[in-house]
Amino acid sequence: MQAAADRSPTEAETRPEVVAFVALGANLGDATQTLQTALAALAAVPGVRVRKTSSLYRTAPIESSGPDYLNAVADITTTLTAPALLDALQTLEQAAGRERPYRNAPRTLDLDLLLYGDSRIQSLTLTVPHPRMWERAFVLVPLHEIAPGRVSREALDAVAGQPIAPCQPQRG
Ligand code: A4P
Ligand code: MG
Repeated sequence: MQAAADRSPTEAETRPEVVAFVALGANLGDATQTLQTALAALAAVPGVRVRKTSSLYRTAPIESSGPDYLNAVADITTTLTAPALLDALQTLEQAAGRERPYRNAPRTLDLDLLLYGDSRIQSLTLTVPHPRMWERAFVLVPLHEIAPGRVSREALDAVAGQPIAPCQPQRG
């Protein structure tokens, strides 16, 4: 591989870093392992730096079915554009065997882009901020854990009826 000093920087390397938040969810297979693998894979994406990750939370399916979900949120910085970041997230979903038989089907891995700097994006393939994030405890509780300034007390109160519990770290 060429040393960084010997070549021109790629476009991703020259763009300014943007703070973004990514939601992770899984309710099929070994969800704990899948989320840990996904976080490591996200950190390995060129142009992405994972700064902080929330606890894993066990959550009841909302407008979905199947077993309980595990959910988490990651705070990243990235030099990727938002569409390029979405592409990278979808590649990681595919690597985890994601299938989409119907809307809100149980899934091995879902990676959603919640926030990308202060950007407001509305395209055919990408809406940021994520349009349903403010309705969901499985997003707001982990986001509040790692970025309390981003989620108000009122926003948390609005989803307080949705079952969610932090997972205990495994002992032994
Ligand atoms: N898309 C548009 N904007 C975005 C964005 N900000 N981030 C498009 C990610 N994708 C975005 O997504 C469908 C299309 O949305 C993508 O092709 C992309 O171009 P998908 O991942 O194929 O389908 P999905 O996951 O069913 O849709 P989405 O929008 O992620 O679903 P929701 O509304 O987030 O709900 N209950 C619990 N307890 N925990 C969960 O994690 N997740 C869902 C999914 C429902 N219930 C849940 C959970
Ligand atoms: Mg999704």
